[in-house]
Amino acid sequence: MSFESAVNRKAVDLAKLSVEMTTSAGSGHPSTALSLTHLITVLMYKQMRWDPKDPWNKASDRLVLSEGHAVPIVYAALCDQGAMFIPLGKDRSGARPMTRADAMTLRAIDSALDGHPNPDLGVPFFDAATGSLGQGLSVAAGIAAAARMDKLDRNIYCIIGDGESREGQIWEAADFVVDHALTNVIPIFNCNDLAQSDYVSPQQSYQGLAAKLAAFGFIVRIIDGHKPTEINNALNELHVVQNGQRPLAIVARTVKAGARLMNRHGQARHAGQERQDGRHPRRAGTHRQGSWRWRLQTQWRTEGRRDQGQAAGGGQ
Ligand SMILES: Cc1ncc(C[n+]2csc(CCOP(=O)(O)OP(=O)(O)O)c2C)c(N)n1
Ligand SMILES: [Mg+2]
Repeated sequence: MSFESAVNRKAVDLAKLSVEMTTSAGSGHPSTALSLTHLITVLMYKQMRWDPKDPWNKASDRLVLSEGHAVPIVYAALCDQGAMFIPLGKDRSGARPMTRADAMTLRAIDSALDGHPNPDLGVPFFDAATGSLGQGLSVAAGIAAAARMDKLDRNIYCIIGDGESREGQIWEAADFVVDHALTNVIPIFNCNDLAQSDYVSPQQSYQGLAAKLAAFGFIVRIIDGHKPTEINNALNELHVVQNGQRPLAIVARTVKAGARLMNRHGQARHAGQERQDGRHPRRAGTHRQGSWRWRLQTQWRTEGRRDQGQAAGGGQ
């Protein structure tokens, strides 16, 4: 089986499991989880060096899920790989591989499977409790700086939402990463065009984020976050980047799946209440014609066609 088909197949399995989990919980953020299916699959099955049986290993790569609400897709991958899980009331000595039954307890009051990453409660795969948006890149930068002091060769991947990137702390952390040439931090922006209740502002568009990151001093790669080979190739550039001083940032264009079928709370729209224009939001005319948002969006769409797949800011 080709790499592309293997990732696609696994991504579908993980997507199904994460939707089953949020359905069983009756809450959660299924559409965000679905926008990360391929990115998480390539990261957790191909790129990251980690051991599901030993999440405490000091040498393993780390994932900081800054947009913590997307966690069901990571839980699905942990469950699929039988990663260590600590049931409620136990400590590290009671850790055991996570099962599908554990996954189905997502967000239950007596479950260690929190609605957001929580290393203290159940999931030692994570280093930090995230979910309060804006904090993850600072955490990633701290772990990366510590790894460098300890002479540990580990990469810290950090996934940030496009709406989340409105938070100023993201950009303070970006400054720090560039200032300290922390090429072992890899910020990945999940650009699904949507935040919780509306489209992201033009300032958080994928083009806007790519331009800002390039201006901050990152080497930026814009990719289709649902194309396994594109994701993998971009992450492979890390090896080249790590010989230099400028860190790599990835801007992944993704689809907040189910946007047509779910309301803003992630609940299914009733039959007949789907988006009436029948189009995906990315292609839909989302703003009133002639408005400033509409003008910016139209301009960026034209530019987007020109620069799609190209490096923003150029250079190595
Ligand atoms: C500091 C903070 N403010 C508000 C929220 C509530 N919240 C959870 S998800 C979300 C939307 C974030 O948008 P984005 O990063 O694009 O994630 P997506 O909607 O694509 O899942 C918000 C506002 C939060 N978790 N933390
Ligand atoms: Mg978003």
